[in-house]
Amino acid sequence: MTIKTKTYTSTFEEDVAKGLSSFPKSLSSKYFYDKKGDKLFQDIMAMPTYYLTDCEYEIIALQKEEISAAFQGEDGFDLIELGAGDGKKTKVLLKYLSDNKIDFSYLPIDISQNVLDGLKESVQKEIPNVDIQPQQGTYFEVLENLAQYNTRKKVILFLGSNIGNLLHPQAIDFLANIQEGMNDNDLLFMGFDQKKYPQTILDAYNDKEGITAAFNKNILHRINTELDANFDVDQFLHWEVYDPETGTAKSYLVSQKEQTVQINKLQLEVPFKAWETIHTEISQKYDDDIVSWLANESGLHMVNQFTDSNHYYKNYIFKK
Ligand code: AVJ
Repeated sequence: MTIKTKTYTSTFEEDVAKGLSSFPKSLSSKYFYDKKGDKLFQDIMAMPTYYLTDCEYEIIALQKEEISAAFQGEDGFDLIELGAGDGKKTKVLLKYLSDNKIDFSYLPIDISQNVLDGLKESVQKEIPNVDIQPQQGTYFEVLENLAQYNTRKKVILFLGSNIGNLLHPQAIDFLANIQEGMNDNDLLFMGFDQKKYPQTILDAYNDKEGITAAFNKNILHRINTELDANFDVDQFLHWEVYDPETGTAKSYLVSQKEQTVQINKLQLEVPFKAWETIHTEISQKYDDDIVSWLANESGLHMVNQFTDSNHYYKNYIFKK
């Protein structure tokens, strides 16, 4: 007897096949971000209920002087940003540093050369004196590379509470990887969304307009187009829960009826019972104790913190 095992041509294929063949079913939120997903996330950031972006913007805009003072090094510094996106928040800082003739270079890291080209163009146009040196690659490739030849002080930026998509053990791995690329003088400046009134958190991930629902369901559209599948996306419900004890917000897609989905490219049939779930995302919320614990587990320690007027969100500075 021969057992036919499918060989996958990408980790996306493999992850989808595994996630939808498991119980309970899951799909990774890292696959939300195709062109349409990027656009939907932009729309989410513009929603009044998605307070995270506004809070971090407020922190940077109102405390740029203190933040910049903490960043400064004897020989200037390299400001290295992981996943810069459109750089709206970072530009506030870049402008302040540039206006005050502070010696620094800006090194945004992104997988997408496209994103980097757009960012470089807009920074050069809006803040022409900034020395911008885009670095194409994965975060850790670039950080490892920088750690080898780079001698001046590094300040690593990781904004947006993007770490919240990781479970604590994964977050510790992530931080430990960054820590490895840091020297004693280097800093890590990171955003962490905080625990708060639970309904405020639920509202951020459950807007009435259905933008977050569309963002969550976009992963099914992606599977339909990229893996030749036939998800009836309207038969799935976006569902958000928040556990105030653990601080974990979780997103699900719930099958509203019994149905079977064909994923042709994976030669896979996926049966759903009525009300069966696909877990798609976690958005972890933090407090100082959890953040200190994560940092310490990763060989880092907290040296400073900044918060907004509502105390909804914090940016911390860590050292080795
Ligand atoms: C980009 C991971 C910070 O979890 O808050 C927004 C993504 N998901 N709405 C978050 C997201 C649903 C976002 N992060």
